[in-house]
Amino acid sequence: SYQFWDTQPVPKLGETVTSHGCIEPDKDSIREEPYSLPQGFSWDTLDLGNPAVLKELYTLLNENYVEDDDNMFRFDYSPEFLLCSLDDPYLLFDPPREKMMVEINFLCVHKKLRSKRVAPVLIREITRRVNLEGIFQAVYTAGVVLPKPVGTCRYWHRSLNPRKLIEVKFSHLSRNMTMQRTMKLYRLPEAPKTSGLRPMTVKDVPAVHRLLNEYLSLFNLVPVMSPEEVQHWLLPQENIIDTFVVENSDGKLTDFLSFYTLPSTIMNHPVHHSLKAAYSFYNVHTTTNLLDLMGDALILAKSKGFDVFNALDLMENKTFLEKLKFGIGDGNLQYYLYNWKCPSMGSEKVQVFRC
Ligand code: YNC
Ligand code: MG
Repeated sequence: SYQFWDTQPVPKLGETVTSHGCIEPDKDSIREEPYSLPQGFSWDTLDLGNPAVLKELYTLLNENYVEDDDNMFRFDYSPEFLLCSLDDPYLLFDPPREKMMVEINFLCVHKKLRSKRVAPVLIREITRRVNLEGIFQAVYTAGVVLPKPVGTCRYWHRSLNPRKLIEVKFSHLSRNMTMQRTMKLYRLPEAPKTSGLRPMTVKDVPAVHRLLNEYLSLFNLVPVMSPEEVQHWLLPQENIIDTFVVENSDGKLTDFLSFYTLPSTIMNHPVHHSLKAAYSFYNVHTTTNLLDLMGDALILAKSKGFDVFNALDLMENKTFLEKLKFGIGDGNLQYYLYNWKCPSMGSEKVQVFRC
């Protein structure tokens, strides 16, 4: 049983949901006092425009945020990435409905304060504050199983720098394989293949917006992005997000690919301290074959010095993962909605969020 989650407006784990809609109605009176923290702690609303405050948040996450099951790697979100990620609520589309939701991310309790039921206080408090803004739904993802995933996805990893990945034990040498043969297996061409592929610029925002929204309409649970949001989330920013568009000979954009930068700290290794990982973001194809587009994403990531390219098995990704030599990871990423029920769906119907 879930002492905290059983009190929340989410479906039970064993429940089969067949309808769409909120679980509890919007509240018309919302608690005014913040929830109580343990003795000696108080709430503080962060001014991330202050570099010292941003640095403090960065350090908390750098030292205490998500690790792999073997505690060898820990996410190392850069301060610039954090600043860009902590943005406004957005619309989420669960056909046939559009609903304003917030995305909850970066739930983190310092290692010294674990297992003291601080997380439920943080969740209740953020819920109260979001409710005060007139929003009663949220979307979030987590590695753990809670009541109740709307979709379950798996990470896949494509080695770009196999020697380093093996040295830091991110991956291991397969049986009957030498380092030499492994490096040959994962070798990539120097330059992308698709003609007309180039970095996205601000002038491409309207066309990328159109391509994205047309493509997203094929899936069940998707964000509805305005042109401003497309610019915020997809326009290239060094060491945060890369987006490349395909422009045909008539000057029309037909496809784009994107990936974000999220390194991990390598704990306890004498030589290597950081794993440079690219994460597949939105990839939209109308003319270029998705396999070719993603092959180019790997080539670009390799040329930018990434060690590994990660992708979830959502959307159409299953069609290229094995062909492009991705290996399956351990552990799932569960997708959740707060105070919204809808039937659970296969990973191919789930969209990637901005986590
Ligand atoms: C988790 N990841 O089950 P029960 S993902 C939600 N998301 O509750 P305590 C979680 N709930 O089982 P600790 C959770 N992990 O009794 C655990 N829980 O019902 C539940 N790790 O609390 C758990 N970041 O304080 C249990 O546990 C209760 O000290 C136990 O703290 C948990 O950002 C945590 O993985 C995760 O920092 C903070 O372990 C801590 O262990 C930690 O005794 C490393 O908590 C970093 C990490 C999680 C990344 C993420 C998405 C979070 C979504 C939160 C839910 C949002 C709901 C919507 C709110 C807005 C609504 C509106 C409108
Ligand atoms: Mg705790």
